[in-house]
Amino acid sequence: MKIEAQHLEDANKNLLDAHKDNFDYLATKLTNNGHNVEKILNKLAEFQVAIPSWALGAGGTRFGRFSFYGEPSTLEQKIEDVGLLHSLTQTAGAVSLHIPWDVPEDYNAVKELASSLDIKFDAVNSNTFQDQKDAAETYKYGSLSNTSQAVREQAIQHNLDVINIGNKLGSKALTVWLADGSCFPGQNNFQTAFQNTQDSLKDIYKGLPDDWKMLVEYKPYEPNFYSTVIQDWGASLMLANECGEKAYTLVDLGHHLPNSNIEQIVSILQLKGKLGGFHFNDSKYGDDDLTVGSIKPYALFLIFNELVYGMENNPQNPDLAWMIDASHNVKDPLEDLIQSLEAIQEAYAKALLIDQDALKAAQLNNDVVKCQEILQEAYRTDVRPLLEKARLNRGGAISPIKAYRELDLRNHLIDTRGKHTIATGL
Ligand code: PSV
Ligand code: MN
Repeated sequence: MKIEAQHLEDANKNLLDAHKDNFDYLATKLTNNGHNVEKILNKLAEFQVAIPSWALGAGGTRFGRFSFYGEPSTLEQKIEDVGLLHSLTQTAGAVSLHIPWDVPEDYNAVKELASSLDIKFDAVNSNTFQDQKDAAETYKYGSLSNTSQAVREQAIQHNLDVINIGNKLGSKALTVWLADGSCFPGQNNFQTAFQNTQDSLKDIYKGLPDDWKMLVEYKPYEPNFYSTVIQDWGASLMLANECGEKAYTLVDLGHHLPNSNIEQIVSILQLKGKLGGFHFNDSKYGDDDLTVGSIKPYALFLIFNELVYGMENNPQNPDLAWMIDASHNVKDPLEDLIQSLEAIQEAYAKALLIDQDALKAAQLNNDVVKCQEILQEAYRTDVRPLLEKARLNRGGAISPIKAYRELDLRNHLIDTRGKHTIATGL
């Protein structure tokens, strides 16, 4: 199903007056404080976040999985779902595919569908954390790090195949996340596992087209519980540096041990020109994959403060690949993704309000109180009217969640796809 302009006009009608009042009030206040509201609106409109193909169905845990009905069961249907999100929010203009869950059957048809919905193909993800049907080798004891050359070769070839698939669709990046590690002390030789991984990544890197990036994702634990080969940003950065200038570190917010200072990690990677991509989600305990901003919105804001600073001051760092990486166990995935997109835009908008010159001056004066006041002045501003305006300017919904519900989209999806469809993914 496609959302028509008339649908959105109808959904926006009752909200328009209140939106105008709220926007005018905020815009006047911000302008009086020296902000360029037009510029902020343009930045918000430009900030597009990729939707992971595997987040459009119900996520499960090892204890069970509860369907939402009407889930997309083909790649085309997944792209249609991203199209719905993009029509409503105007900020979800890309999809990130995971191979082999999303191998296209008809490349031209898939490309045409995506382009008709204004959707681009973001980074493609390889999967060497699951064994594939009829595969010669098993990844039970690792993939790129495995002690067996045959296993490593199979995993390298898979990554090259993923690049090839992404290339045909117009993707420009490969994201490698390895589950490799060990569950028990003594199971692995750390140095051998790291060296094998490095050599394997270098082989993959050789197959990377000139205008591509390789994004190396890290994660401290799970599915391995004693050690993970690429456990943190240091390991990822070392590997990226070994591979070459097209290789970067990818930060997934859920891939840190509790209380890690993620904003500092992000900041230093940008200084070194090595931050390549971002997976947004939120967590309380570990890699919980919860809705962005649902648990630690202030931490998200502080991360965006560093990202905005980096985007302004670190030309050595390339444009980032922004993506949500979440799982939806109890909410409708599309509603959850709308909430995440909104939280990302909100944190970004607030970070854009930080008076960077005043902050620099206060830092130079060691005026600690002033520094905190400057950050919190921005954080406490209710920026939602700016988000609404940015969406409205591009033909989106003032309230995407409300429009999604009023248009009864989940029931439309159930009517066309049936109840018991299951999306590929985790
Ligand atoms: C691993 O937890 C991860 O964050 C990686 O990005 C994977 O590609 C994705 O989730 C799906 O498993
Ligand atoms: Mn991730």
